[in-house]
Amino acid sequence: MNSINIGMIGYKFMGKAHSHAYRDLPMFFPKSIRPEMKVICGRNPEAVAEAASQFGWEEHTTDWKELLKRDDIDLIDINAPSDAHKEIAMEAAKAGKHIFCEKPLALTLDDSREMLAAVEAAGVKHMVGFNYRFAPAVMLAKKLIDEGRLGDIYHFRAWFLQDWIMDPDFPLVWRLQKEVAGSGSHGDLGAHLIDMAHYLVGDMTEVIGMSETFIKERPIPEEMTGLSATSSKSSEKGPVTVDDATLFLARFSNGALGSFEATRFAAGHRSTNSFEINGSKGSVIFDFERMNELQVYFTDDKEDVQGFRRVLATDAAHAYSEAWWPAGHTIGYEHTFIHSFVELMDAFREDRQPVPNFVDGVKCQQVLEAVDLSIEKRQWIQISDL
Ligand code: SOE
Repeated sequence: MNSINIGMIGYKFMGKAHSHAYRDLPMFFPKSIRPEMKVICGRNPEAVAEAASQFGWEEHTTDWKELLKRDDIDLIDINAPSDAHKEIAMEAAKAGKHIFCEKPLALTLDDSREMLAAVEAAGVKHMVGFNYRFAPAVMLAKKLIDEGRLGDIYHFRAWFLQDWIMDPDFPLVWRLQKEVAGSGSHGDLGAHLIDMAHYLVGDMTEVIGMSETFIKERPIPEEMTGLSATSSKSSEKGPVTVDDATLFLARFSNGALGSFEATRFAAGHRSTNSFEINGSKGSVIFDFERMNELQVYFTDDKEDVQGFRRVLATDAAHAYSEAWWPAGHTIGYEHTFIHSFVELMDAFREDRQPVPNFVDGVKCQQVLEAVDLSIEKRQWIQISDL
């Protein structure tokens, strides 16, 4: 197998990120199976036609059901708004298509479990878009933990801070509507932190959270828009039905303690996605806005030079780095998607499931929902109860 034919549903922010990744992958990873950009699909005919020509897709369509019927499509990439994930994934699995789906996998835990059952029954490959795992500096943190170089893990603390909806006149876009997005900062940003915790530290046993919607009503936009919307003085307002911020505490099965903060109301923070891990032998700190770096601290460093130091994860010793530039020549956000798809293509070659897949998507959804339940009941919730 030398190539995989892709049919992609969605053409906005993630559609662009995915298209770019499919397009660049063969140039930098020539030994990888080649993703062929066959068909892009979206609701608005003019916009999807424009996206097809701008991003480099062979064809475009507005009919995703027709797309699933095509024998020449191997994999369906779902990056439409979250409320569309389940129906498309269930149908795609039934049609025997492999699936890449953006996070959060579904609107509810039950839905995500149905999606997992469907892909398992169909025997197709499935992957979920937790792209931040694929920053080489994050993979270095994972390596240090797996090799025991941080010792026993005591703390995982993570925060994903944005500020793009602080203006009360920012419109009621789909990301602020529960029936479309599932949740607000929790499922959008918190989902990434939860997956990162699962990847680096392991499973959680119990959680307790709190959340707030600071701006309860917003102007209704004329058309369905996303992050790029601008403030609107429209007099008609509607209720914001998702959280603006969600915080929670967790216990991990290995004994570590976790704290998580996801908010869209952190003034000055455009997209601060960070974690710090403290173990018995050292610590690491990652900040996505400086994504090529990992701060490391080791307790057995000589006393006179103890302190955090910055490791630039661009050397040959670091994941994916040989494919890119000479050491010290940094990479960016878009590369996390390219690396995700390299993993997906490797899974085809090695005939295994890619990681993270729908199992990880369900695990993330389980924590999201446990936190919601803990907020509703104002008490700790055992993850295994869900
Ligand atoms: C918007 O809040 C967003 O783009 C998320 O949807 C992404 O998953 C995250 O990577 C950055 O912020």
